[in-house]
Amino acid sequence: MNKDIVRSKIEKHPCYNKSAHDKYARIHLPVAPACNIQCNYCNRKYDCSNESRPGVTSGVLTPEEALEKVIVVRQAVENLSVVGIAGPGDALANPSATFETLRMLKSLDEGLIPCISTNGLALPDHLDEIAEVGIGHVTVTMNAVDPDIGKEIYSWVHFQERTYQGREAAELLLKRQIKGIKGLVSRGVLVKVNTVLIPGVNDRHIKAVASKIKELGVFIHNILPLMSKPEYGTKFSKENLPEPTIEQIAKARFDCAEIMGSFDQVMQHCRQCRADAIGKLGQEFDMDSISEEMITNTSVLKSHVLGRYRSFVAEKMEREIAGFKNRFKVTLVAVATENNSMADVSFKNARDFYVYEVSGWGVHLREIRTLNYDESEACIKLSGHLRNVAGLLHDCSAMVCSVAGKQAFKEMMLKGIILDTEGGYKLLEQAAWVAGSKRIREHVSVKTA
Ligand code: CLF
Ligand code: SF4
Repeated sequence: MNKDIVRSKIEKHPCYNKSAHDKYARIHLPVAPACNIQCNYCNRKYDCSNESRPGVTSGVLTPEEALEKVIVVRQAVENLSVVGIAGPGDALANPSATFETLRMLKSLDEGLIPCISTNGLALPDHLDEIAEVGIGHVTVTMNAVDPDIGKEIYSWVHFQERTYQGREAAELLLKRQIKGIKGLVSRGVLVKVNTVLIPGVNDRHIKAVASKIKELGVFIHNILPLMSKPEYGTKFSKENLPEPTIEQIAKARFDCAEIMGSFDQVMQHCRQCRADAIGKLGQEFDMDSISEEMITNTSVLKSHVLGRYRSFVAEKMEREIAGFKNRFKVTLVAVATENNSMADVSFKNARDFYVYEVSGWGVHLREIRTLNYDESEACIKLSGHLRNVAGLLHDCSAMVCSVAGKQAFKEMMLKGIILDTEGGYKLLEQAAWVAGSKRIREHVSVKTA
């Protein structure tokens, strides 16, 4: 990549550029709770330890809440330049929430730099979307480039409906990470690799990781110390694996700097931030300092931004509809919602459904249907809920929600209704279009209105 382009990309990024770390601030938006792998240094009760200190919990936000937070914080934090998604699980194990949040933020300010952090498993599937949303900085955590070492670090990897373990899991993860990094580099994205230094497991292997990522065109290497206090409750902490000494970390960084080509390409100032960190690195912003006036300003600006976002989505949909071939097929799609604006609710909590007619002519609201549970049914079992949803949506070919479990997918499919989470966190009409147009295109025998 041309040096001037690189310079402009890192100028305001506090992690990719040491000299920006005390001038520019970042905000992390905890919109990504799920994870698709299990690292042995992570306790999933807490944030993703690939960037965060273990034992820290961040409350999860919806994309709309995240937008609100950025609007309010921007009024109080000087030089807020980067918006990061780094958990509390994996950004790309929650693609709908991650991408919709960043799309909405684009409608707020094109100048904010979007940045995500991932274990890399789902990376190859999202390369085009990353480029389309304009994400120019991606962190991939890569702890080993040898599956025999990787198998000591990961308990399992969940990929395409299957759970892998041992060497097979580590090999699959590594293959996906390499493919993903190559795809990012070829699209001009700056890649940072995080490596957790685990004494006795990968400490002698760090140079091999550095050599491989240098070959792949990674921009900067960040070596993080394993954190393994007994109270973290991770597999490694239960096995009493020691944390590395300061000397071990310094030596590993020095060795990697030699391989990467300079000290600027080995991060020295990482703070292992929480998934909801705000401010300049090391100077955490206090949310209590937000004034009433800022909160009032936020709601005005938020509705303005959402209006802009709606127009952007409507234009995009119009273009897609104009190019759609199957004009005369019609199907019904139900979108579950809580805020009556987006597909923002999980299958389990879905009560209100906007039912749309989707065809080559576009998306039209037919009606709103509601499941009315009384108080005594507040904790209704999944089996009962499944039956009720399937009954209420008997004439629909798809239902969109933000998250759904395996059993719900399976049972609804048996009833002829496809559960679609790709439309999760999209605006209602767009969510219906995404699911409905796919059903029509698949040429499956869709239920028609
Ligand atoms: Fe956040 Fe990470 Fe982007 Fe930075 S943090 S997603 S690259 S904006 Fe930075 Fe924090 Fe270290 Fe991460 S100091 S943990 S390296
Ligand atoms: Fe935990 Fe992050 Fe590893 Fe997932 S990728 S298991 S959240 S450390």
